[in-house]
Amino acid sequence: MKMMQTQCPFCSVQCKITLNYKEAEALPSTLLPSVSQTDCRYTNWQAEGTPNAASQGRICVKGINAHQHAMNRERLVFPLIRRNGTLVKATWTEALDRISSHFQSAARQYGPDSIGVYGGGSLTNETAYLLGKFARIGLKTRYIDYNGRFCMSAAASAGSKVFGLDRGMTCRLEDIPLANCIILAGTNIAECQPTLLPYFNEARANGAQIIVIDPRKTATAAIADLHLQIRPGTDAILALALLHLIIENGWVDESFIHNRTNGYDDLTSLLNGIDTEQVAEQCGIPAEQIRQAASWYGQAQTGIIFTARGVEQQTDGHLAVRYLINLVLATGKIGRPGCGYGAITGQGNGQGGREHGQKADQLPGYRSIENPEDRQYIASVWQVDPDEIPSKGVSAYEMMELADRQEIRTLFVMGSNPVVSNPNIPLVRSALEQLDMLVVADMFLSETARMADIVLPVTSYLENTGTLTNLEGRVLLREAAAPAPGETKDDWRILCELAVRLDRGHYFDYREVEDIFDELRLASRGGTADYYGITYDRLRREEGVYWPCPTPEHHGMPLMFAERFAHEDGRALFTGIAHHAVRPQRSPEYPLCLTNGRVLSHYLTGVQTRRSAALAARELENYVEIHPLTARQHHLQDGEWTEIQSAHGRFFVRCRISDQIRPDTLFVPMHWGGTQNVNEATSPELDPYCKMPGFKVTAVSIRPVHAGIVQMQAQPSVSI
Ligand SMILES: Nc1nc2c(c(=O)[nH]1)N[C@H]1C(S)=C(S)[C@@H](COP(=O)(O)OP(=O)(O)OC[C@H]3O[C@@H](n4cnc5c(=O)[nH]c(N)nc54)[C@H](O)[C@@H]3O)O[C@H]1N2
Ligand SMILES: Nc1nc2c(c(=O)[nH]1)N[C@H]1C(S)=C(S)[C@@H](COP(=O)(O)OP(=O)(O)OC[C@H]3O[C@@H](n4cnc5c(=O)[nH]c(N)nc54)[C@H](O)[C@@H]3O)O[C@H]1N2
Ligand code: SF4
Ligand SMILES: [Mo]
Repeated sequence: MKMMQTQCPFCSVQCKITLNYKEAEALPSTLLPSVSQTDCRYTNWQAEGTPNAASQGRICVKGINAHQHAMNRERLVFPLIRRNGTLVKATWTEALDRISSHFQSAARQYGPDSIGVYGGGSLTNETAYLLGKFARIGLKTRYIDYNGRFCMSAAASAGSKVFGLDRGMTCRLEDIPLANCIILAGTNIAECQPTLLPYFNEARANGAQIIVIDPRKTATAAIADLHLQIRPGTDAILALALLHLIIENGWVDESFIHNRTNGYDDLTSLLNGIDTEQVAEQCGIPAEQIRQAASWYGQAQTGIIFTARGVEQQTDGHLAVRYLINLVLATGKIGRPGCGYGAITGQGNGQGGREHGQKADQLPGYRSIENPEDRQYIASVWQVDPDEIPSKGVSAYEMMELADRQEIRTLFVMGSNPVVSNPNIPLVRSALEQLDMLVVADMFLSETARMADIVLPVTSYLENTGTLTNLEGRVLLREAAAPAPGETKDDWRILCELAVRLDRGHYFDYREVEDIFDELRLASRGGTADYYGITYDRLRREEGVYWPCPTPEHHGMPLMFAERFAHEDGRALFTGIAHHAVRPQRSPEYPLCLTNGRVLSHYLTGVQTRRSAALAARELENYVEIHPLTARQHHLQDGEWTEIQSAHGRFFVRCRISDQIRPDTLFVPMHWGGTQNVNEATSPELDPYCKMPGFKVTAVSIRPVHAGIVQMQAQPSVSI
């Protein structure tokens, strides 16, 4: 094997990658005394970008080094079962028998709803679809949700309400250079989707005005013509002030509002009492900057607004996004070249993963589990009685609350590391500890897998086949490029083998992964996310296909809403719902605002990127970014250990002094677990509309500590 064609396992751009095998030059063993032959395996492979429409052949540092984790010798290659407190090697037969007999006895004793299923946005469309079906038909539980709840739920629910359909980007990437004004709200593209940055540079070269809204001077803010360095959690009121100015100055598109929207009149009461000076004060920025932003976006002929987690991971994230989309609708900047709204999707399959049924209230094709017609249709595809499909469950963090109350007593996790990525980890840890059984399917012994009773080893992106839908809504086929190591199995095969043991095998009878995709096509047919016209053959021939694609002859829909929106009357809906303030607020005890996010070289909870030597070396441990004035006020030196405490918990990180952040704000990356985990302190408050946690705002205090106090948490023992 001299070459592999694959696709990056990390972010939503889904860059295509070629891995070339190069004979390694013999390394003098004295140079690398601690590196074994197996460790060196990945050094023989070099990644380069394969030309593709999204990244145009570019890959970033994570993509260049992604194979290092897949080839790492820490990969789990056989199942593990906990015996006498220790995880030890087991056979598949024993592991799957144990899980299925536990599922059966748990369902008998406590009812099927005592079992929870927790999925992820890195799973392929086929696995995400099958996980939803497995929960509802295999286990008959209503409790399934996934990590995308923490990622896409605010924007996805906003898009559905306003446009009648949620596809992250309503336009194409090629529209970016055609935009005269671009607003980047709470999105750090330069570090999180780096291969997209050239589209924005091209827009700039074409004369576009770029406005960045972020409490930090990020690498993305560096390309901005105007940077609104706002106080975290104030995007919604900023959006209201911008709309107020746009309407006041007559920069609205009357005919678009008249012909294509509903609800414009409701804005009057929403904007009543909005005052630019007051909003400027609340956002902690000069009023002049708000006027400048309104005038640029309001008067531009074309423009795009992008949001990501900075705006969305708030307890008012759903409304904040809808208020920003109000600007798009009021100025008629959607449905034509150079215009649109884009929620920058996060995970590799963050888009597809939210369409096909691993959400608590959802059936495939974006159908609703509460709608009788949708239930009827999916029941016909699954060949079950509609009454057999359970009702809706609860969101990801709420499942943890149920586990903490022992209402959920068994949890099956596939493709997530919830004990690091949920808010309010003290509760989550206690919830997972109380479970009768925790099963984790992963490539590595993640922090969550370490707590499990049974761990199932899965294939990685290099070794399994499936489709993923990127941030543009383009469905892509990623084919297996390498043999599965050890006894690892594809996620979907695990689900099928468990279903057989649960006597539900006839509903899960697939020879190949393509059979699952063909069923998904049918299940999504006629739904908003319609994949019916997409086949593996087409995906091999074409460079991905945009959904909706209702027939095999259909070309897919790159630019959405040119003529009509997806609501029944074809119109988009303005949002006139009154704003509720973001909580928690700062107090004398917790005077600073803690926010969090990402750095270039790590991915999410770091399970994968820490196992890639080149990436791990770039950031070895976590840190807090703090302004020099704040550091002085709290007697902190650069590089010193600090304790950050909220009403919920505390964690320990080193201090990194930087004048790139607001003095009232701290920023901590989310990529580390244990005592360095920012989520030890984040607030469990949820957005009432979409159940997104308010990750991005927590009131905290900070103080110096001596390194001796910082001890690693005791981990359950593991021997393999
Ligand atoms: N390198 C890297 N890339 C990734 C990932 C990764 O882990 N690492 N993860 C992927 C995933 S799953 C996701 S969801 C995306 C996330 O992509 P982004 O949402 O772009 O990433 P974040 O760093 O979480 O947040 C973006 C910015 O929001 C700012 N911010 C914080 N609070 C506020 C606020 O109140 N208002 C505003 N306007 N801004 C605020 C932060 O300072 C940060 O710069 O990235 C994807 N790409
Ligand atoms: N404070 C704070 N918390 C956050 C965020 C934040 O900005 N701030 N962001 C939130 C966001 S946007 C997200 S997306 C979540 C992510 O949260 P998590 O889902 O916990 O993050 P990952 O690190 O991607 O965990 C995925 C796990 O699945 C494994 N895995 C990867 N691919 C596969 C696969 O194909 N099959 C199986 N079975 N396993 C696989 C990986 O090895 C890893 O252990 O975190 C959320 N938490
Ligand atoms: S992390 Fe994202 S931008 Fe970087 S190579 Fe992977 S898919 Fe492309
Ligand atoms: Mo995400």
